[in-house]
Amino acid sequence: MVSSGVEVLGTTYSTYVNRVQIALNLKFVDYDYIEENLMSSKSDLLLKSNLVNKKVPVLIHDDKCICESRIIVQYIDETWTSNGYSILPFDSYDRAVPRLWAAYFDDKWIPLWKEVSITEGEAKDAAVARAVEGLFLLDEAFIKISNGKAYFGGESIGYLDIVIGIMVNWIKAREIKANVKLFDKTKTPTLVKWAENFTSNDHVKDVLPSTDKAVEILTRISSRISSSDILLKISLIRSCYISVSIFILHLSSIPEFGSERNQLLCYCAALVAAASLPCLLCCGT
Ligand SMILES: N[C@@H](CCC(=O)N[C@@H](CS)C(=O)NCC(=O)O)C(=O)O
Repeated sequence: MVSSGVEVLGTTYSTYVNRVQIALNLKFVDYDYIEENLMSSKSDLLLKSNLVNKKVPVLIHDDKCICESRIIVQYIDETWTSNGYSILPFDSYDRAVPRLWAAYFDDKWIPLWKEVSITEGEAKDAAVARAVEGLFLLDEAFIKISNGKAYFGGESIGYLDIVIGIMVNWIKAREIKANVKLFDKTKTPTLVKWAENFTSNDHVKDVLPSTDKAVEILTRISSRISSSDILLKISLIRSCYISVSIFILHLSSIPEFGSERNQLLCYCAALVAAASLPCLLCCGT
C-alpha cells in the first residue's frame, strides 16, 4: 500500500462505504478509516465535510472532501492513475455505459429491493417480480459489456462491478429473510456466476460482510424495529400523508421499518381512533 494522506468517514456495514473501500483496495491506496456512529449524533467532521446531505462515505484527501460513493470511486480512479489499473474505461462511450447502468441500479433497482423488504402478500410478489426483471436487464447488460469475461469491467473489477457488487450478499440475505428468489440461475445465469466471481475476489472478500452476517444484521434491525425503535404508525387506509412519510423513511435509508407491517397494523389498529396518523415512533418517543 502507498501512504497517501487519505481518510474515509464511514459506518460499519454501509454498502456505499464498501464501494469506496474496494476502489481504494484496487488502487493499493492506504487510508485511515474513521467510524461514524450514525445512531447517535453525527460528528462535527462529518457535518462539515458533507455539506450536501451529511451522509457517509466521505473521502478526505489532502484536506479536500469528496462525497457520494459513485463520485468518490471516480475520483479515486482519476487521482491514483498510476496505481493498479483504470477502474473506468478510457473511451468516453465505454465510460458512459457503466455510468448509466450504475444510475439505473441506484435509482431504480435499489428501491425495488427495498420494496421487497417492506411489502407482504401480493404486493411482495409483484415487488419480487419487478426486482427479478431488473436483474434480468442487468444480466443482459453484463453479457454485452463484459465481452465474455468475468466482470462488467472485463478481465478485472470495474466501476459497475463495484457499484452493484456491494449488494450481492445483502441480496442473498434478503432472499433468506423474505423467503424469495432474486438471483435465479435459470433466469440470470451469467449474473449469478458474476456474483460468485465478485464476492470471492481478493480486493473485495474482506470488505463485504458474509451473507450469514448480512442475515444476522437484517434480523437484528427488524427485531430492533419491532421493539419500537423506529416505527411509522400507519392506518390500513393509505393516505397521501402516509405515502410521503414512507417515502421520507426510504430517503433516510431506514429500509426496514415496514417489514413488520402486519404486526404494525395490529399495533396501529388500537391507535387509529385515538391518534392522528401517520406518527413516527422513534426510541419510544
Ligand atoms: N447516495 C449516497 C448514499 C449514502 C448513504 O445513504 N449513506 C448512509 C449510510 S449507508 C448515511 O450516511 N446515512 C445517514 C443519514 O441518512 O443521515 C452515496 O452513494 O454515497
